[in-house]
Amino acid sequence: MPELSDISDAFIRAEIEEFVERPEEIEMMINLFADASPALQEVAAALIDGDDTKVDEQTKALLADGVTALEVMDGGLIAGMALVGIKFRENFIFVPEVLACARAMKAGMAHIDPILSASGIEPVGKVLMGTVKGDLHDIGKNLVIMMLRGSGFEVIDLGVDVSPDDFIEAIGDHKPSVVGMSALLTTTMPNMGKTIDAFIDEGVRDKVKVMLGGAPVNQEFADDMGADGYGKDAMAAVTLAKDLIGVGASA
Ligand code: B12
Repeated sequence: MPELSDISDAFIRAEIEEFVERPEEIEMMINLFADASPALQEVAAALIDGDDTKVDEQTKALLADGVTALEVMDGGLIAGMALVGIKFRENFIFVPEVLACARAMKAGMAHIDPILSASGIEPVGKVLMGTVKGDLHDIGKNLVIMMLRGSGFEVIDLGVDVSPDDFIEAIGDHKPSVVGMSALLTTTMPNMGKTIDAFIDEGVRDKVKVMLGGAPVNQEFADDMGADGYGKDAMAAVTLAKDLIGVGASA
């Protein structure tokens, strides 16, 4: 089992020691970072530090060196944001600091997007994506969109704070096969169910498959809300969307 000393980046080691208190989270963080190369750890460290210029430069350099977009995303950006999430939850940092980290995340994603989104193949299906009403978190949704596009889906991004009416209007306008909803707050999760109920009321529920995701969402919740599926991450979102429209490996 990896140990804290297996993490080469001194800043990340110090951050884990100072800010992560729960034993299971210490173990998770060590596993996450001990697996990443020193260069990926540097990207994570710059993100945790909220330094968008550094994340921009380092992501560009890593991709130029042949590190894959997925490795930079998982081992650098998402790993860094996981530590930010713990610091935020424990009140070691507050919204302005998290916004700086989100900006840094976006600076890195800007280089990853064209790579992951470039599938160059005929669209396999159309997906409508949005973060539900009341919720402004869009980093995870945007990663899902990149991966879907890279896997050949055409994706219409409705953005954040999307009301049931906006989803319904877009279903009429774009005729997607799948609607994906994201929520990061326990207070906005129920809006996923409300949106699905509005689809039923407006007679569009049977025209689309609905998939849900976001950190607090799970399979059981998705089932309770009447969705067709739940995906835990951007990779799972792609497999799920393919399964839902019958083009997946398990279709
Ligand atoms: C960044 C962040 C912010 C940024 C958001 C910037 C942005 N542009 O998104 C800012 C600073 C604006 C923010 C604000 C707030 N936040 Co905030 N935020 C976070 C943080 C630290 C990281 C979220 C993130 O980007 N994660 C990284 C991405 C990659 O992961 P992800 O979103 O889970 O997405 C992955 C999967 O879930 C999945 N997925 C996501 N969507 C979908 C959709 C589908 C269809 C599928 C299949 C899969 C899927 O795939 C993604 C990629 O793998 C989290 C902590 C955390 N651990 O989640 C808190 C967190 C979500 N925030 C929280 C809170 C409380 C708030 C505020 C209320 C704070 C405040 N006092 O104002 C506000 C709410 C604003 C609003 N109305 O939405 C709480 C929520 C607690 C709760 N129980 O609800 C959290 C959990 C922090 C905590 N306290 O522990 N936040």
